[in-house]
Amino acid sequence: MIKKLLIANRSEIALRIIRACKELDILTVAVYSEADKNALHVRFADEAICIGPPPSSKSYLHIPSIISAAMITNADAIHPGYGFLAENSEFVDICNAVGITFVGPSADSISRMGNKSVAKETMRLAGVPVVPGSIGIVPTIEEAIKVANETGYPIMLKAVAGGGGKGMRLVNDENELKRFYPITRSEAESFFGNPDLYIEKLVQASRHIEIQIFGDKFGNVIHLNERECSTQRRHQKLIEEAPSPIVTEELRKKMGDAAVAGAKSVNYYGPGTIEFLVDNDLNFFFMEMNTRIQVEHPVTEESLSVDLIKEQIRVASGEKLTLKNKKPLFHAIECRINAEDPYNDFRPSPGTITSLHFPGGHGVRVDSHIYQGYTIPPYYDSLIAKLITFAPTRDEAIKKMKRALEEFIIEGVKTTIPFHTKMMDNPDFKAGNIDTKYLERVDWKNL
Ligand code: MV4
Repeated sequence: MIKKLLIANRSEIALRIIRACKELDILTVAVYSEADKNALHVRFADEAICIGPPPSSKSYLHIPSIISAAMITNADAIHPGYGFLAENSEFVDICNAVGITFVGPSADSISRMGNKSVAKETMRLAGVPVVPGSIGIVPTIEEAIKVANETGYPIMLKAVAGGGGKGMRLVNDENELKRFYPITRSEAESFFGNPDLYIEKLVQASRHIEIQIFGDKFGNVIHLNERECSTQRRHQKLIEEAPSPIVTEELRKKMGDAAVAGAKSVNYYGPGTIEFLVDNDLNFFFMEMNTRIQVEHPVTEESLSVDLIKEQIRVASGEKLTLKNKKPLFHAIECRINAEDPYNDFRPSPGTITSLHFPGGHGVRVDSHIYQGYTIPPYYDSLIAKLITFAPTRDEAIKKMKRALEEFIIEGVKTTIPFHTKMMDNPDFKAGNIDTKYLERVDWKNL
């Protein structure tokens, strides 16, 4: 078993991992940038090491500093959390080379899912439904025109090194393709260092539904049902829930079996997520695989009453999976509370929290690193709290969320709380009628 774990991350996820370690009797090492010297993860960990100046590139992303911090403190494992180094296969190779356990999947699983075209082909060969389009990349404009004609317009032109909405373009006809192909290619080259593109048919009016999978190092893989993540804005998720209001037991089994087959085909271990686009006829298509624990993992935890982080650490230590698939016990909803001004295009609003009160009570969970007097630095993600409620039914979970949002007091910075309060009263949200374009069509203030 792991004895001492270094957490190569900050904010609420660093706290989440420290809490799991305490319950597993594992010692913890926090790392922090100069901007985070007053952060809670520094205070809650057994040891803390400063790894550099505020910019992530010089601290939380700086591999030599993080490896050195692990060596100096004799940590035998590193948990990357999400973001930063969580899906960096070179970092995994370096951990392996110096004898540190990386709490996550193999470098091979990460790199195969990191190339979106390789990922798609891998899933297709494993029997997972994929969106029709090119098989592999389209290396020339001539090839792109040929594939687009066979696929039928409108199409999506996507960078193999993209993902999460970056490096993709909607193309309506051949003229647009001729115009956009070279632009998208050179953008992909300059953003990701890889110009390769592939083509997919456009899937319309769709939902983003993802399956949580979990594997161990003995080849066992299970799924832990779905999360509905369609309430997004500019590819930023705002609300997630489990189960999805549109997923039937039959669809859950189909998507779950497909996700497990896909994960097995890359010898996946640890927690991972297979993202699907689901159309109005409940056809589902593989989009991407996230080879990490995700921000929204608590909705799965509260829906099933399990601890995914403790299981992740156990599996990384070489233990067998203890979790099993089961039907949802509760309906769980997560609202992402960001230090952003929802009345001003969700512009980041860093600053000092002058007054703070967390909601509580039955069926309420708050994962957060903020405290009264804490100054939110401007250098990192604006997520400051995740508010999760859970109840036997979706209606009750929404009611509870509304009540908890009303109890939540954060003064000194603007937050997304007013947006969430509005959504909990929105008839479309209450009816489960949300797709990924919903917040593009309407202004949330008029809901
Ligand atoms: C698509 C699509 C429609 N058709 N692919 C956006 C993020 C990346 N994971 C893939 N994305 C999309 N791919 C085809 N063939 C629409 C999206 C998309 C989207 C997907 C999930 C959640 C929100 C979205 C918002 C806009 C576009």
